[in-house]
Amino acid sequence: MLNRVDLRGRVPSAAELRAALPRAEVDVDAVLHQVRPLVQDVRDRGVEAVLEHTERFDGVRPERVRVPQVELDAALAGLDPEVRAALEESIARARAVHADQRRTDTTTRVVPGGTVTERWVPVRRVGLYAPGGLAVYPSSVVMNVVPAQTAGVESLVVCSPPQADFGGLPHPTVLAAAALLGVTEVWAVGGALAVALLAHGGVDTTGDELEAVDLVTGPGNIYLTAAKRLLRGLIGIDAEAGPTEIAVLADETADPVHVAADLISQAEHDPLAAAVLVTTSEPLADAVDAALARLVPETKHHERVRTALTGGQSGVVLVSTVDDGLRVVDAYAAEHLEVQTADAAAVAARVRAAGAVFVGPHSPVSLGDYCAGSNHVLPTGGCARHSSGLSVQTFLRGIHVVDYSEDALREVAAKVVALAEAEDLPAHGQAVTARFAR
Ligand code: HSO
Ligand code: ZN
Repeated sequence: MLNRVDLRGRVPSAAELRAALPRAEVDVDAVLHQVRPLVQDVRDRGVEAVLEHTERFDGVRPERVRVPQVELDAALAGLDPEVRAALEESIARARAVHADQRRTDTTTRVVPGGTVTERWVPVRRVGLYAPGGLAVYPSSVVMNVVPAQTAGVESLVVCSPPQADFGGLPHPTVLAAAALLGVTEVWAVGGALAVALLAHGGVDTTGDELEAVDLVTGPGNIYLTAAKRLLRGLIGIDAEAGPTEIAVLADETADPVHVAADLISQAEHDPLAAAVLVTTSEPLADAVDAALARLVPETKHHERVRTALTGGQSGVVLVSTVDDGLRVVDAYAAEHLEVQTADAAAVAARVRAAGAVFVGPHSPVSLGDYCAGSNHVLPTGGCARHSSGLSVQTFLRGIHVVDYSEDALREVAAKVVALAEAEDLPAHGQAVTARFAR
């Protein structure tokens, strides 16, 4: 079922590898011209524009965009107890992990009388997005809200698309997750419109105001990503998210049925999702293929799973050694990487690029999606080469606070002057020497 790329006996460069590996082509720039007028319309006409376009795209026109507190309470009251217990566990584990990411201010005494402090300050107000689309994502509410709250963000708003089936409210499980987390501000707005409203602010039909935010995080479709790209600068954004990806680095010790199940699990998100197996074992590749052939037809969303697995973005890469496999997965820089090899922890420790790494036979990606404690909002499309997933750090800014005494400044004055002269910026030097002129 999976396309094969045979790299055995070859040692391609990182650039060649990147070209050889399957990857979804997601051309955000190609939709900018569609998204730009939407964003401008929301900037100019606020909620009225949001409602009009929502009706046009989603066939639903909510009476109001802000979700009233009674609806949040009702969603929580109506939540299936088993789902509630699972969400509570997910939240507790995520809180435990994210609490350890808190930063403490550091003060460096550079010289006697001269200090630089790095002060960590939370972003004041953030907008967190939980997508709708082919599935509903209460788990993404958890993964956005927990790091923001842990960072100490004082004001946060969750947005999620209105659902025609639920009277123009976001999905009740999304609302219930927000309520469980203590979130009180939720707006029913989706995709690019959500990012535009968060960036520009607006006033609801009821007179409720959505105050513009400083930062927007959370995954969404290509239109949401395009809006983030257009508005970045006015607002901060997390890494742009594309379709989900799983790579599995496996040797002959891996269980082919488990590998197949894990590939299917992420293919279930989206026909554009990517599932890549990198293996030293051709028999394993054959066995995974056989398992897929048996399992895919049995899975509920088999159509989109099949489309994802047989698309150009998915495949098997055969390599000669685990070392070569590591070079392949580093070049690919998957959103999620499973290591299912002998001595998996040692192999995983050598991975240089992945959004998150899942070690050994008992750490499937779907554990991380819900209940590992790790965050599931992760860089896709190779962005793991330069970016991290959501964390407390996403919601903090480090401010350098410089505090020098007269003596400490005098001691370094000549060096400042020398560098200022070297840059032909003499006034920079004079700003220092002026303090010591009689
Ligand atoms: N695998 C997705 C997250 C998710 N899975 C949410 C299920 N629900 C992207 O990391
Ligand atoms: Zn998932």
